[in-house]
Amino acid sequence: MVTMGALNFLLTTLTIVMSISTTTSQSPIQNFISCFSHNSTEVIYTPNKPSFSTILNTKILNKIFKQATTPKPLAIITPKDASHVQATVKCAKRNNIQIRIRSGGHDSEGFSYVSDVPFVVLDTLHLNSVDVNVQEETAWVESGATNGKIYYNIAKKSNSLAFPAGVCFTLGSGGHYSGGGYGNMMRKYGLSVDNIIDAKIVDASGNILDRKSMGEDLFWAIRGGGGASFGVILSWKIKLVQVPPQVTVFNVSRTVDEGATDIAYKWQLVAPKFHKDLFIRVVHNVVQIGETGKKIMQINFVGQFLGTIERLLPLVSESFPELGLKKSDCISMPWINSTVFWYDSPIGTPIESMLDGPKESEAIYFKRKSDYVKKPIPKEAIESLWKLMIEGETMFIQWNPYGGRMEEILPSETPFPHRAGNLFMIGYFNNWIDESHGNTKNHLNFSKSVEKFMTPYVSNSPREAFLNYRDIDVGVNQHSNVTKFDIAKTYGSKYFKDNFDRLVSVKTKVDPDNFFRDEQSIPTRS
Ligand SMILES: Cc1cc2nc3c(=O)[nH]c(=O)nc-3n(C[C@H](O)[C@H](O)[C@H](O)COP(=O)(O)OP(=O)(O)OC[C@H]3O[C@@H](n4cnc5c(N)ncnc54)[C@H](O)[C@@H]3O)c2cc1C
Ligand SMILES: *[C@@H]1O[C@H](CO)[C@@H](O)[C@H](O)[C@H]1NC(C)=O
Ligand SMILES: *[C@@H]1O[C@H](CO)[C@@H](O)[C@H](O)[C@H]1NC(C)=O
Ligand SMILES: *[C@@H]1O[C@H](CO)[C@@H](O)[C@H](O)[C@H]1NC(C)=O
Ligand SMILES: *[C@@H]1O[C@H](CO)[C@@H](O)[C@H](O)[C@H]1NC(C)=O
Ligand SMILES: CC(=O)N[C@H]1CO[C@H](CO)[C@@H](O)[C@@H]1O
Repeated sequence: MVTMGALNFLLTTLTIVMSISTTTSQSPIQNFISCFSHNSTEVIYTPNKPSFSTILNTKILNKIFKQATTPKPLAIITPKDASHVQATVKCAKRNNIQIRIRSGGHDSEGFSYVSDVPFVVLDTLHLNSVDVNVQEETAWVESGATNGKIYYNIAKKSNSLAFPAGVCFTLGSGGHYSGGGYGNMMRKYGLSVDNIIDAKIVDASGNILDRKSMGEDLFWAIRGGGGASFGVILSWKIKLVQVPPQVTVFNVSRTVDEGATDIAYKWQLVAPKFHKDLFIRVVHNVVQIGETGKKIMQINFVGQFLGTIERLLPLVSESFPELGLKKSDCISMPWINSTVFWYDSPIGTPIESMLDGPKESEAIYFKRKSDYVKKPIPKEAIESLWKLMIEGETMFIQWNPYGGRMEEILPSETPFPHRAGNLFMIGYFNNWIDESHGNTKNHLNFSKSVEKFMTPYVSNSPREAFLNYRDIDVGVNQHSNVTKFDIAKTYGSKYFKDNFDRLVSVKTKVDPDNFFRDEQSIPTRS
């Protein structure tokens, strides 16, 4: 009697024989598919499958890269198991096909799902478990787990534990952590990468490594150097941090008539020196008022305090009385509810909402840029910036205060180099929802105008930039006869400063063939 196992074996052998015998006449992608199909056929989507577009598009947040003319992958692989990731790497490498790795899909330049050479997308969609160990105050989180899912699962187990990471619930830990990961607890606990204690990765040879087997160099590199240059992150082990049972939040808004210029100026002097428990972000918005639709600036001071209202008020009135923070502006709530507040959801929104996946309808066109500020920006410059923003209409800007834990960590401790000496980081968010205000070209040009305007007020030589706010312009080199390595040195020094050299050394050691690459990856030393 022929058992199912034997039958499967026969069929598999037959498939292997067939695929080997036809290898020469097949294209690289056909070879990739036959190679991969030995392991699994249910997790691979080719363009002829009806669900291909849905799987590709659901996580594309930036509509600039969602056009009919945008290059599409030859296949999408959605591994359910580490062996599927290993097979993807081995089969792609063997057949000279590039892979793009996608977790949350929030890359601002679309690097996780677009390439100009033949490629497949490896999407960590199903690798999304979160396993919290309350006794140890740690968790293993897979790379496809979102911020929302991670926060939710921590809070289900404990109301005194949390994790420092970004505000947006749909960011994936695969990209978000490997590029740094900052949020409103960074003055107290640093970045996500400062709180990672182990990781599992599939390297360019298809091996699964953990911290011990990858060694401290590679473990250093993936904590801020971008995962995509080094391998596929399967999971992270994170060290959870302590939060009080109630935290306090506020969101006060001031216009120029209400003294916003003086308050924003003063914020630069005091916000980086506040007690570590206090984080106040400045959000600069263009808003329309009244019947006339006149555009003015509205400046929001959005705060998080890891403590009670009673402790917060004297701290603010002592060092920052200009803000005029009142008791009635403040609300106390468990940390988990505060994450929903920071995500801009109305008070009272159930915390289950943080588990929602991305919605295709939420896709927008956007361009990101970042800057680091080391000396206060003069009042006149702040007002000129606001005038420029009112002309452009579509941009909002965030100032995120440094200091606290951020300046205690040495720049070389992780690849993320922007530590002591910075007063704050600027995020420039140029978002537009349709093309009616002009075309993409004009919006991109506007972002560049703002960048140019800011030059005298921000870091220079290099003009530092934040990897997670990926910007293709960061690699633009003024000279025409430059090599690929020169271009890499340009973006590398801005994203990583002195850490670039060590990243190149690690890369050369672990991926000498430069299999894991994109337009802004770490190059091998030639
Ligand atoms: C709405 C929005 C809000 C944001 N808020 C914050 C914030 O508060 N704080 C902050 O620090 N950043 C923030 N960011 C930036 C965000 O951290 C980066 O865009 C980050 O790269 C997103 O990671 P992802 O996995 O969601 O994106 P993806 O597009 O999937 O990946 C981004 C990069 O990481 C690589 N990558 C993804 N998964 C893996 C993996 N498993 N192994 C190896 N490489 C991988 C990709 O190939 C790509 O190069 C925000 C971005 C957006 C769009
Ligand atoms: C703060 O208030 C402004 C309106 O004044 C609103 O647009 C913004 O979403 C609020 N931010 C948060 C985090 O609640
Ligand atoms: C916090 O969220 C929980 C769950 O959604 C909800 O029951 C509770 O009322 C919220 N508390 C506050 C203070 O918002
Ligand atoms: C780009 O923007 C600047 C200032 O906003 C403007 O002066 C210039 O004409 C624009 N260039 C193009 C090509 O649109
Ligand atoms: C361009 O190449 C020439 C010849 O190799 C060299 O002399 C020159 O310095 C290069 N220019 C720059 C900007 O690198
Ligand atoms: C091509 C490839 O990577 N095949 C792998 C399929 O999975 C088994 C184990 O699950 C591996 O041993 C093979 O190497």
